[in-house]
Amino acid sequence: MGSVVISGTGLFTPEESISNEELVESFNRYVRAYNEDHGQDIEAGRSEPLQESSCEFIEKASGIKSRYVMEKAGILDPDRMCPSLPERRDDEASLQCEIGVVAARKALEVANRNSQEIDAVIVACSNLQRPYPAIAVELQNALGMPGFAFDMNVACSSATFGIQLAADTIANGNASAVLVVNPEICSGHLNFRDRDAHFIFGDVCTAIVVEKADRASSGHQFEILGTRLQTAYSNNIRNNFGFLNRGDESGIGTADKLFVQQGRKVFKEVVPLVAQLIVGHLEEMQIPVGDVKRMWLHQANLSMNQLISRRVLGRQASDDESPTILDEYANTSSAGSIIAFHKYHRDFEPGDIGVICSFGAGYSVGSVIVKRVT
Ligand code: CO8
Repeated sequence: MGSVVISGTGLFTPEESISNEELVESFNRYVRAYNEDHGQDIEAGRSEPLQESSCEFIEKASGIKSRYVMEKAGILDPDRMCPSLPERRDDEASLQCEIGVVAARKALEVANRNSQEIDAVIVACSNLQRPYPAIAVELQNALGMPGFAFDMNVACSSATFGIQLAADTIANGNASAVLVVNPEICSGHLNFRDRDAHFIFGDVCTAIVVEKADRASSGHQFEILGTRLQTAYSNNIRNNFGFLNRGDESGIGTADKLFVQQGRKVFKEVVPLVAQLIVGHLEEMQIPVGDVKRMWLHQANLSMNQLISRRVLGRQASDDESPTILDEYANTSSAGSIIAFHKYHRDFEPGDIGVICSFGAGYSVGSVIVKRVT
């Protein structure tokens, strides 16, 4: 796959941000109101009181300090606890298309490409706001791009799976430049009333230009030396929202139609999966671990990333070797590792090697080994 490069990345960050303090204050107001409303049942032992959340727990357990969101007031309103995102007319841009356009334009600028020079668009993310027409086709139209476009979803691994697909499409001669876009509006499917998960996610959009090396003209080219993907079925991260829901009215609106996870099990099971995949991929490519300057890991949990990098390197990684963005952005699903790459690659010299790695629901894991060329 030596002839394919990542030639540009772009990032859209929402204007509004929520600190742990703001989130916990709103959550605890909801808890107190709930416990008051259900006081008699709780006293009589007929139901359990809800437990308050805490900033100390959130930061210690996850490393998250804040998150960007598309709409803040609705999330922080204890009577609502979900973003206010009014529906748009069919002749208006969808929200995912709108933020995709911003991230894509930035990536194209870095790649030194105009829209006409892109042959294919892949929108790869965890949650798509409608089944059809594909958001990718809408985005392709909004940017005036020729060729073809489609959506795909591999949860938090969508971006690395999308990069492999883009690289393969180019290597097979079916396109010469592919735009991969990750519009992650996680707040739309996060249960802000769930103490175990209400702090985990944030909203953002990333975009990546992948193209044939011999036509690339960007000053930020990273050759894709190889990609490796793996999936292993698990119910520990699940969302039962779907088009068949209306076939059973009793389930509509229940908590399993939003993000649900067994966080501790995910932590224990995914860490070895990821470490083995990265180590195996490097071995297969005959790249000594010592030659890896940086790992841009999926951003779900700080301790998880520290453990993964320790297992790969055989020692604790420095912040420089495994940069963190989840403190500011929280888990932005598939966009996390791409934000880390976007923010922390400019110090790479030609020849320097790094690994972009994502992991999440499915389970799914993706590794993309890159080398700076210009
Ligand atoms: N405040 C205070 N205490 C709390 C809170 C809270 N908010 N939440 C839980 N606790 C308590 C628990 O009740 C428990 O108490 P006790 O010991 O008395 O039972 C204690 O704290 C410990 O709870 P946990 O065992 O749950 O805590 P952990 O240390 O395991 O930390 C984490 C929880 C942070 C969730 C951690 O397990 C984790 O990060 N795991 C990895 C998860 C992960 O990587 N998930 C990937 C998900 S992303 C993905 O793939 C899908 C993307 C789809 C996008 C969807 C958009 C919405």
